[in-house]
Amino acid sequence: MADGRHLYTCPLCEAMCGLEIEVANGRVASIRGNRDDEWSHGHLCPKGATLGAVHHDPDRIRAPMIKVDGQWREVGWNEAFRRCTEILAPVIEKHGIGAVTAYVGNPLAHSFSLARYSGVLLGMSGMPITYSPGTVDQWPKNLSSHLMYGGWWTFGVPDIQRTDLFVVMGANPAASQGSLLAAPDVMGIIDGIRKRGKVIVVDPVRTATAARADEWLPITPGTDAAFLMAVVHTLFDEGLVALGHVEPYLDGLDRMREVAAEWSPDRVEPATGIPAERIRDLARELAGTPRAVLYGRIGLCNQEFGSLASWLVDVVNILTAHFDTPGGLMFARPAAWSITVQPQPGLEDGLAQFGRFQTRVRGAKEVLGQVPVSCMVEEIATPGDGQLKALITVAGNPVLSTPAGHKLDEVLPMLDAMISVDLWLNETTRHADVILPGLSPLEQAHHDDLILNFAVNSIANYSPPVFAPEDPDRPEEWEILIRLTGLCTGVPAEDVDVAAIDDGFFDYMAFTQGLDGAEVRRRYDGCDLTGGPERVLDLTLRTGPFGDRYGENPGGLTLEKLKQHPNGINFGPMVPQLPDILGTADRKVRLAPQYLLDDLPRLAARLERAPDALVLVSRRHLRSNNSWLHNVAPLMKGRDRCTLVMHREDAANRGITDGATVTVTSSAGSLEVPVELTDAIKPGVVSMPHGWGHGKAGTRMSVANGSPGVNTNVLSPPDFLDEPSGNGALNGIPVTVTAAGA
Ligand SMILES: Nc1nc2c(c(=O)[nH]1)N[C@H]1C(S)=C(S)[C@@H](COP(=O)(O)OP(=O)(O)OC[C@H]3O[C@@H](n4cnc5c(=O)[nH]c(N)nc54)[C@H](O)[C@@H]3O)O[C@H]1N2
Ligand SMILES: Nc1nc2c(c(=O)[nH]1)N[C@H]1C(S)=C(S)[C@@H](COP(=O)(O)OP(=O)(O)OC[C@H]3O[C@@H](n4cnc5c(=O)[nH]c(N)nc54)[C@H](O)[C@@H]3O)O[C@H]1N2
Ligand code: SF4
Ligand SMILES: [Mo]
Repeated sequence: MADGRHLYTCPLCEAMCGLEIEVANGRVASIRGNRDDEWSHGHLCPKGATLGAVHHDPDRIRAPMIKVDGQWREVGWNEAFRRCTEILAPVIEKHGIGAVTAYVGNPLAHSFSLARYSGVLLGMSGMPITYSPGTVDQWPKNLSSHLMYGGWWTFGVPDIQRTDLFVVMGANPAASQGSLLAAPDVMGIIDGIRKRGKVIVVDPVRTATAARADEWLPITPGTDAAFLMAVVHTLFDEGLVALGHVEPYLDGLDRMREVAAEWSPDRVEPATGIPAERIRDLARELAGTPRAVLYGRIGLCNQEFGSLASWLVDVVNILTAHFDTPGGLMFARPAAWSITVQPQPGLEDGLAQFGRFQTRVRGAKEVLGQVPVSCMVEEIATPGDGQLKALITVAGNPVLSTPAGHKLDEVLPMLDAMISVDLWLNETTRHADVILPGLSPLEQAHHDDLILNFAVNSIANYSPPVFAPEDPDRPEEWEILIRLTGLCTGVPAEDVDVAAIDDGFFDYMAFTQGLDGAEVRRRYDGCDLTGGPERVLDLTLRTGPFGDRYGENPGGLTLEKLKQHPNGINFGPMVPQLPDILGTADRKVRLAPQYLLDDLPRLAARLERAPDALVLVSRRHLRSNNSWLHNVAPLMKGRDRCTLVMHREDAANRGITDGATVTVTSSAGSLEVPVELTDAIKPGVVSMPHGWGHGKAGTRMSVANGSPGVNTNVLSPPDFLDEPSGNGALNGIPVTVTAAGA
């Protein structure tokens, strides 16, 4: 019986708050922050407190569903898997696996099970091209990290607990709670920095983070790379460059100096909107503060010059000796390693070997194995050899989250087969032929995954499930994913030997650590960990930096030991890791990768471009999580959040009044939305949140559909990209805004 007190780590965002969940009469009675949690010490936000509502949501899918003649029917698991075989096998037989793709979404990043076993699906199914929100999120950072450090997930993390000057660009942790920056109570930490030092926010919007900072620098969207080049210019120009212990590991310093010479602050002032003297001062402040760090996030990635901006954030930290040192940009040391740290075959040395394949219709080049997610639409819609005929979605809602998602909505019915592993019947999954639901978050054990690579402390915490599954025979998501993997390789889903594939995966994971998987597996004979994600978690903990290495390091970490620490274990702050962290062949940091330098002429052309009258950027809200928490009634209270935020002057110039409905038009499309006027945004910039546009026929989202909002990605042009990475530029989109009906 679940009644009583449970400790559980919130799986919703990077803050990874430890929760204390009280269950009475089989229902969640209350959720509080767990003050004894070794990481979060009691912090929580309104979302974590509503996990009970997520679990008890009557709309949540609890049994598999198949669609026959347009009608949904709940079926048993065997029948559901048989149906998957019936629809997918003929596609593969007729068109080959090249006609099949998958889209795997954001919740993967938080789940040790979903992340790793989606890796099995993507890695072993043979699907040549798969999609994810990676290319509308952090792909520029993957690219710059691969090129600089030889590790596509080797991301620098700002050590905010120990810094005295924090410069935030294109992030709003007051809403997001930190991104590629996992920290407990990030705004509390920011308040602490202000007490001992200074916080500066560079953002076109005076966000809640900017309002709480010492200074707000309103920048023109998409010009951060030019701004940062000017900071680098000043560092060289004024002799402020200091390298510290990085010097022996640095390659490309002279090249960087040469390149930056052309980027004076005066040159970039008109385009960026930041006074040249302020740029020079920022360089001086960064260089003159022993513990300082510059941090850039999604506003710097999801933009026209995302790769250059992501790269230059690291360059500035390196040139001011705020790199791999306490208080600066450091590298995390997760207790359990994530599958993403495995290098891609052929890409180990950090060279720019991209374009190994191109998309069929648009000819978009592959970068680090991904192509722009917006290509999916044309690959489904365009007839011919290689046309996509089947799609598997795992925890994703691309109809709302990807550029021109409304077009995807139109073309998904063209597929011969669509299978969704998801918990809701939403804008995307309504097009599926089969929906295979996983367990609710509270029915699953939890340990984070990818996010631990961005955590300011090395932490480990294991949460056992709060509730037993309602149906004890339900397969968990990892098993569903293995069956779909087998199906892609020609075995009927219902007949797949789950244990054999799971063992094979385990052996591969062990092999990457220099271990013989079969031998290691024998150690688990006769204990509980006979397979599945917990056995893999045990492996990744034991072979991680604090692990017992199966006895080599007695007293080291194991899953069993972790389970004895319900408040988690905190192994402390980040530590310097150069040169061990580097995956480049020569063990050097490449400061000035040629592939990125090649993009500078495009940036230079941007400086000459006539300014846009109005551009659109994205924003987040604390009480939502991308597209999928809008069905949680307690989070939907209060005023409408799906609005266009606009500066009063811009509105007055267009005869627009507060609260009016306006028409917003870009080269991609047009929508109507209520406007919210403010002074807290740079004139010439408007903002909208993403993840809205509910209320579609055939969805089962009773709360969300009551306040549907509109899908901002109708306005995102699929070909507006950061060219080096193929990442979508969802910020800085030229738009016009008029009073609706005008
Ligand atoms: N509550 C909540 N938390 C979330 C999410 C959520 O939806 N809701 N989503 C999660 C996910 S998937 C992610 S990736 C993270 C993202 O986390 P953050 O990166 O913190 O994302 P945002 O809050 O959208 O903040 C991005 C900021 O970039 C600014 N910006 C836009 N364009 C530019 C530009 O050209 N230059 C500069 N300098 N700034 C610009 C925007 O005005 C905005 O303030 O949040 C995660 N956490
Ligand atoms: N304009 C604009 N667009 C954006 C962004 C932006 O800033 N601006 N941000 C982009 C970013 S950073 C991201 S990460 C993407 C997000 O893009 P997606 O990942 O496509 O979208 P989510 O809304 O996170 O969808 C999560 C899906 O997972 C399901 N789900 C939730 N929990 C579970 C679970 O435990 N198991 C399974 N199987 N399913 C589950 C939900 O029902 C939902 O269908 O959006 C991107 N789109
Ligand atoms: S900040 Fe909120 S959503 Fe994020 S982990 Fe904590 S409680 Fe969950
Ligand atoms: Mo994201």
